Amino acid sequence: MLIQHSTGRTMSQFCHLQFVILLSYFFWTSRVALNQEVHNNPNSGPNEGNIGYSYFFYQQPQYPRDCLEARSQCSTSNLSGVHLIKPDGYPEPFEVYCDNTVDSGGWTVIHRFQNDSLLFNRNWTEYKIGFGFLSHEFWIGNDKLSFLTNQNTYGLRIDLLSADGLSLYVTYDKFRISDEYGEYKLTSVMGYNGQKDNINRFLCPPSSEDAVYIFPNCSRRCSCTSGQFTCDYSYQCCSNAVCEERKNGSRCYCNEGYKGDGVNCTIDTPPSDCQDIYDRSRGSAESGVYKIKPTTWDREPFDVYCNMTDEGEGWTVFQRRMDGSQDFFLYWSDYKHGFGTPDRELWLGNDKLHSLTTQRNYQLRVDLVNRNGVPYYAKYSSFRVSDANVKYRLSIRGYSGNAGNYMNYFNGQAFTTRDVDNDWWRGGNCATQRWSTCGTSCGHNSGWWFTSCDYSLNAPYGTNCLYWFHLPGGICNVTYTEMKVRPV
Ligand SMILES: [Ca+2]
Repeated sequence: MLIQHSTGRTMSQFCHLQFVILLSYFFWTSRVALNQEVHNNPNSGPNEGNIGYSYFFYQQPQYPRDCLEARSQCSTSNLSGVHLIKPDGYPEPFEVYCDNTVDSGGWTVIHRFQNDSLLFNRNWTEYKIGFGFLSHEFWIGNDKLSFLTNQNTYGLRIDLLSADGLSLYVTYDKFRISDEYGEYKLTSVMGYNGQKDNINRFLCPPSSEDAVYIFPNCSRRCSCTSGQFTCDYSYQCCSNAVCEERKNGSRCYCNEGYKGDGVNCTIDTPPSDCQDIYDRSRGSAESGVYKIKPTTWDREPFDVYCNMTDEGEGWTVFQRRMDGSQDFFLYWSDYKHGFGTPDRELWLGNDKLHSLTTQRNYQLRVDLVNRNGVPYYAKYSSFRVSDANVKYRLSIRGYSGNAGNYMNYFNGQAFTTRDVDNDWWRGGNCATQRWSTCGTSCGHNSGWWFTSCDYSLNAPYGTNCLYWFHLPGGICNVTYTEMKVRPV
């Protein structure tokens, strides 16, 4: 109870202002004010910069009857805080918290709840005399409220602040409760009918446009549009979602493995290739490293580099040579699983390449830059790599481009590495052979679909062996290669 006089208030009453620091939890304040005058008062506006300070000033010795009168009596009356008031007929003055920050000010705060752990489950007497602290949570007391609201016509305003920061309020034109003999009956609350759509009467502050508030139990989804607060009562979590409070507040969240807004959840399948990524992004995805999971891939999604710029978008890169930083003279297992770095030099891996190219019909594009810095390309309208049982046999056809049709040499051929010889050459393993090319000796030293030891795009970087047989203007020592696939 905060109704006693302070010693030292003698000749002049002072108005002690004390600002409340709001907690970030659910916040509820009810205020009453002389309605007509409140709406006619042009002096309004928040005083947020004053939070945390106290102010002292003089007021007339006669007690104001409510916060609106206190506001007119105090010289710095536009500041919110604790004032002494004495409604007509009430035996002694008592302290109330006056809010001068909203709706022209002059509001007498009768209740505040901010999840501050004050117990509100109390008995009749406690509600009669009031409880709590004006600076935090409180109930003003039914006796005071009865005297207060029976001296004139009062309006009621209820402010709500959601856990996710959305502030809302509702106002009623008339608010009055009877005295104790009338059991503090709510005798006049215009506009309140107890129906669930009563919440639609909430008005939105200007800053809350497009804000969305979902009730903590996910029973409704409300939003502010054009200053009107509307709620969707059909909001409900689907069977693959849960209602939870997380960082961004309460709402329906899809279960693990599902995607969506919680009302509709679909199985969250990772993109099957870079074209899928591009399509899902509606054309906004840029070149870079992404995770994909081909539909025929039964293991974890893996990283690939997506080239969204060469001749359209959606290319999944499975081979690149650019600086010789990656060793390509590796073993069957290495080529099976892949090696390198997606956005640098790499071999994606024969298992992945098989899975990728068998989920749909794929085309191949090979981009090359010769030793003179001239770019060329070769395209194949059909490209597929079989599985390990048939040694990653290559199927390729449908050449177009300006680099020359070199890949047709390898059509139908199995894969060979330094430790697994599947090539046609009976004299040994092409992967480990050395030949004389462009006037100097070079080693194939790579895994490839070798037939009888034709040259490979996986040959050691910076050597004559890294070449494309038909390349115009110098076939040796190719300085850049990129092999990539895209659905037809
Ligand atoms: Ca052989």
